[in-house]
Amino acid sequence: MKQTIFITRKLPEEAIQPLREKFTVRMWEEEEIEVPVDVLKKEVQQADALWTTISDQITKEIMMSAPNLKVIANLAVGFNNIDVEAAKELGITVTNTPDVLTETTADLAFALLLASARRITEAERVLRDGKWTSWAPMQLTGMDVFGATLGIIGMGRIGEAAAKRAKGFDMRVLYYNRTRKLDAEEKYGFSYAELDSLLQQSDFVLIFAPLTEETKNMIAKRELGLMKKTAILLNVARGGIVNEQDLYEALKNGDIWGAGLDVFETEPVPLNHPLLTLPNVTVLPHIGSASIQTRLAMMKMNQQAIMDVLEGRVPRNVVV
Ligand code: 8YV
Repeated sequence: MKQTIFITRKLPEEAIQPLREKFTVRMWEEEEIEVPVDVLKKEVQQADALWTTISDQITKEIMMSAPNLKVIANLAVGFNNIDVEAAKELGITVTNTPDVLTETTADLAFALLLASARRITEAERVLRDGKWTSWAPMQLTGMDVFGATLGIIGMGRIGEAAAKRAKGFDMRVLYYNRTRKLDAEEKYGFSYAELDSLLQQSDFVLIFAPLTEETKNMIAKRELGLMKKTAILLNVARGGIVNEQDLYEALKNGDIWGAGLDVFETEPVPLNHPLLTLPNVTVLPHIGSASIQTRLAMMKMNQQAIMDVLEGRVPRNVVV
């Protein structure tokens, strides 16, 4: 009997064709609704492989309902949606999709930085809403990016790719990371700073850290209070790293100048979220890696990982 794969998102046919040739592929086809937990639980009962992504919570309970499950392939570099400890305990391989999304995510981080600094989305709304009635010298004025200080929290692959882009804007780059990156410091000329010092000095604070017990709520009231009143906070990593209630207060009270968010604590973000009522926040629906080329490359990686495990090979990007 063929082995079974359950995929939690509707994928382009080209991404699954090679899997269909060898395995039974079952897929959640609804594009507007996320797969409900009871459906997921039922599907995994028969599954040998599970193809997931960031907003699917793959708990121990889900894994326990999947007696044949050998691999969970996450279509993302982050894997905080998966209980990896439980996977390890149950002998299930977990894989992710690093590297192929590094440059694209750094591009998006810069797009969000520029959009937030220069009020791009707000400006477009002004024009489309018919509010561009005359040219006013201080209308829609933002913050200069060139020559500013950029503080990067989390200097991994994507942080480094963003730091390289910052050089083109003549920015001074500071970073905070669990470990020092001495080679990169020398190669690209950026400097290490402790978190508080980075927050105090930076005009733009860009978060790339993974969501872990350590980074959860890392940026809250105290940290926002250390930032310059003219500073902009940008998060393209995970919503839980920033305390959203505290961020809302800081933006509303003018403790910081603006924010750009590609990620939220709950995704998709509810439309009545207080942050969405503020004009000084640029928001995006978690599109860090969303270029056609990158998403297809991520899918190829997931496809290969599943094929490797089901055919008895060790896959390339093993998390546990
Ligand atoms: C996701 C991401 O891959 O890779 C990550 O960790 O957050 C994104 O690039 C994307 O949103 C699809 O899951």
